[in-house]
Amino acid sequence: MTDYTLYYSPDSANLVVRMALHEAGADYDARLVDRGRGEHRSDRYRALNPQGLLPVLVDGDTVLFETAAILLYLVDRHPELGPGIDHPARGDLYRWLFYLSNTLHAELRLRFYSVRYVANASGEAGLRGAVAARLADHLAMLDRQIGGHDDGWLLASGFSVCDLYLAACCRWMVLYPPQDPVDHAVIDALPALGRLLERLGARASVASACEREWIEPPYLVRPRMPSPPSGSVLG
Ligand SMILES: N[C@@H](CCC(=O)N[C@@H](CS)C(=O)NCC(=O)O)C(=O)O
Repeated sequence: MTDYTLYYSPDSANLVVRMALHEAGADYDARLVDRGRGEHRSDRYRALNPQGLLPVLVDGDTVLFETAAILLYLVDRHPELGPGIDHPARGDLYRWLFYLSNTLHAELRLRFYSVRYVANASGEAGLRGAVAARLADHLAMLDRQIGGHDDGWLLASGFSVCDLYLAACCRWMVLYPPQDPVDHAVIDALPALGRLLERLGARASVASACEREWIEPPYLVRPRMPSPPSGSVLG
């Protein structure tokens, strides 16, 4: 009997949840949702997440969606993933996790799915450019934050799911959309963030999670696209 079931598509937001599960050494089943065939929009999948988005994590009768909600749920069950409810740094976890979800990840989605946010296709490149400039500001702010902590993680209290979420956002940012990703030079200019990504990329949990999604090294710095057996699983 496994602890959890993770619904995933290679290199989608589920990657963060998978990294956290591997970090915690949790037992889980992974169920592929073929985005290329639109399975995430099926009635069956929408019964789990009515938004039709990945990821979903199921724990017994509890069905969870939204990456940050899932991560918070996991922190509460696996103390190695971040400050628990009674820890003095719990507030820090809340603010950075919500920032990563509501701001950084949400703004990445404007670039990944730019066509959804403009009146006509001619506006897409402009939107992506404007968001890229904002992302550079976000990363510079994060670099200052990380650089202010002796142990080089985003939270002053130490390693947490926030580091995994940030690392995945950095990975996706420089890969997607494939025709117009953010220039990796933006990350190269930020030493504390770069070190965080290097260290996480060398972590066994990150490596094993990436490999389960057909992602080969390097995983986080100058990352490579996933190479699933069927290209159709990417949507
Ligand atoms: N706010 C959501 C965003 C998740 C998300 O963007 N999922 C993407 C994959 S990375 C997805 O399912 N995209 C399909 C779509 O937007 O149609 C979360 O954090 O779970």
